[in-house]
Amino acid sequence: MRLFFDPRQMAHAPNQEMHNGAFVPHAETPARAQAMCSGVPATETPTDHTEAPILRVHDAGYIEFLKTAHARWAAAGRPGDVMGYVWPVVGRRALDLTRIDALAGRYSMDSSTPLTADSWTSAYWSTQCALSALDAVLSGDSAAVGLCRPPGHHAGTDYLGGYCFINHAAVAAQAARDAGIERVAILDIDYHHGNGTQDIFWDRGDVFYASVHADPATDFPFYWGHADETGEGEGAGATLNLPLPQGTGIEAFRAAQATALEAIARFDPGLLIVSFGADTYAGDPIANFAIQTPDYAVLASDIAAGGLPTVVLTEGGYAVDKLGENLASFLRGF
Ligand code: Q9C
Ligand code: ZN
Repeated sequence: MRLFFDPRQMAHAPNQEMHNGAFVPHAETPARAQAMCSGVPATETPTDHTEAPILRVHDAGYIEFLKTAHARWAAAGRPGDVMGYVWPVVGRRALDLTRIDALAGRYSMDSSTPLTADSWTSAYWSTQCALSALDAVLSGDSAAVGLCRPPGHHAGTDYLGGYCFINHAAVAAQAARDAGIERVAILDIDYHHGNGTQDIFWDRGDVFYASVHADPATDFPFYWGHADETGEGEGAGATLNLPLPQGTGIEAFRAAQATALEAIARFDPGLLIVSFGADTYAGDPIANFAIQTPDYAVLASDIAAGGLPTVVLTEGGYAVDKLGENLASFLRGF
């Protein structure tokens, strides 16, 4: 199985984030990338696919913001990393925004995602890993892996959040569509609901989104991921949310994933993209499921049994000392 990673993904190293009402050290560290690489065989440097596939999913104004926000923030005399502190309430107008402080709110959904001078570069190469893994599968490999860090599934068309800037799974899914794959399925098994991915494909019938995650009634991102969110318009029925209670272990998680896999099989996609988060691990410091290291091999072999060409992309996972082992277990199961 080919794996892709670029050292430029390490440059993004935010200082602190807002977590449960207090500033704490940022959980999504460059050490996570090191841990993932240590758990897997040799990686390859991704090919540069340019910004074009990113702009097929993300708003051009938002991408311009990602590239320039830190310089504008610093020029305005703001300290540290860019972080929004005034947000447009849903339905309010956000017109003619010029101050970087306003833009920081306009283009974000939370305050857990500080943007540094290097965030764009790291997110860009993270996306290139996803696109290179897609290339491998499009040219005949049964599966390939993008070691995506920073992660992607919380980022929407025009907003960052949840440690994510570019939605790598969405960019890869759109690129697969553009390469002629008629139907693409995304299976999201990160602890958190992938609100960005859901939003991006909400009204589309050509990309199926299925997610197993912690109930938004108790967990981030709170405003997405309930079982009754199933898509709209042409996308009606092409979103499947399977929220689970805190404390969930392998038995209930595996059963929910089986439900997702059955729905994906009925959708009959030409490609499967897996958003794999190891933050379902029992020892994760910011999450509350009870998956054990060997369980990841079981989950992966259940996925592989479907026989779909598969692109695996990494999302969360914050027990850094166990992240390599958990990823290795998952890939072994494949
Ligand atoms: N306790 C990913 O796993 N902070 N992102 C939550 C509330 C944001 C996680 C704070 C967690 C984002 C990709
Ligand atoms: Zn997560």
